[in-house]
Amino acid sequence: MEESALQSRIVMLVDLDYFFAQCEELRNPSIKDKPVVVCVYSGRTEDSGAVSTANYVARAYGVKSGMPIFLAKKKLENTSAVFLPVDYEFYEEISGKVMSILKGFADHFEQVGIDEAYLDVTQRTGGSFEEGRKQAENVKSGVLRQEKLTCTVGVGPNKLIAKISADAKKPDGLTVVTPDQVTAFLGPLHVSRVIGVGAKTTKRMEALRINTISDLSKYDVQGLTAVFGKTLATYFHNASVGIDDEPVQERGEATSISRIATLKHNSRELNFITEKTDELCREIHSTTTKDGLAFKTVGIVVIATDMSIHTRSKTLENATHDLDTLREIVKELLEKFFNQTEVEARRVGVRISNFAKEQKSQRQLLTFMKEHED
Ligand code: TTP
Ligand code: MG
Repeated sequence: MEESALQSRIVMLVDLDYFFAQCEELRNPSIKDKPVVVCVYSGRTEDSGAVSTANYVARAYGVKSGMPIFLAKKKLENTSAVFLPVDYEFYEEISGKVMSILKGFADHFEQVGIDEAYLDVTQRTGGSFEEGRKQAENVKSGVLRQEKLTCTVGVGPNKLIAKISADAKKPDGLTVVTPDQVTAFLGPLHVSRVIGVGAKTTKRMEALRINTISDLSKYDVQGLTAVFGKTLATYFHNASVGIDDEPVQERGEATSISRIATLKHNSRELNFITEKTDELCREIHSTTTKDGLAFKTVGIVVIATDMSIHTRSKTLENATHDLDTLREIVKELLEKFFNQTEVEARRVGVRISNFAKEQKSQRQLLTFMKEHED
């Protein structure tokens, strides 16, 4: 079947359940029924550090990723809880095996992190969501049979819906959201469920009385633009109505390198700002030298005092790896930007990309947003 003849794409998000803890259960099945907490010990005192993840037995006691270890111990007092240090190498090895199984189920495959991957299954399902559900069941039983691991799968018409639907039911879940269910599915959910809306953005939205995704979809786009800038406002609006065109694509080697920093004080003064961006350029350049990379596109990001995000970029005719060229283009982009706008900068960033293939602009946006949220 030709892709153009299909009504909708079918995208799956596969997320392994309580991954690090499930790996630990795998090599020691006797702990399976106990609370299992995988920890990153900082080494300062015996219990200092944070919880990396916990199995669902431990989660029932309120243990969560990121929680201080002493607090998890308190919550699990008088239980037979098992606390273990992270063993990334072991998890990576298992992840590799699972990912190669998942690849076999996809027309296009994209791993996003150690325990998650997107699978575009449009072609092999002929665009049928019923068939999509069957494939998702096959993925789950295949991973369980071959690697003895459970996972949660979300199926939707794009990556955004696939991801949000996977979050709907965990662990060992399967949620399918067809195009005509998208509005009803998204509407009642809290805005923080939109990918890229972190704690800070959530607060700013709540201040606008945007609580649910339905509220977001009804909010005037111009009003959103005034607060978040045009690029983000457009992204948020599209997301709220379930639109997402980002393709599922294999991530090769790094497709872009970026650095972002907060200025000592808010400014529009070019010399002061380029002092900072020169530093960022040097850092980026040292990475490219290490990796032997030449780049064609140079971008800047300016986060304004009102937290709006602005980006500009320039693509060269020929790839370069020259530091002075990088610094000059950044300066030129900044100069032009500040001439065209009234913006006062709070944070500035530099990005290089286009090493081999064109980078999708939305991915850049989401990466910037992540850095922005941190
Ligand atoms: P997640 O998929 O977010 O979490 P999870 O697999 O543990 O649980 P879920 O069943 O909800 O999918 O993250 C994957 C792994 O990344 C997780 O097993 C441990 C690690 N991780 C951390 O080290 N710190 C964190 O704050 C989070 C969220 C994850
Ligand atoms: Mg997971």
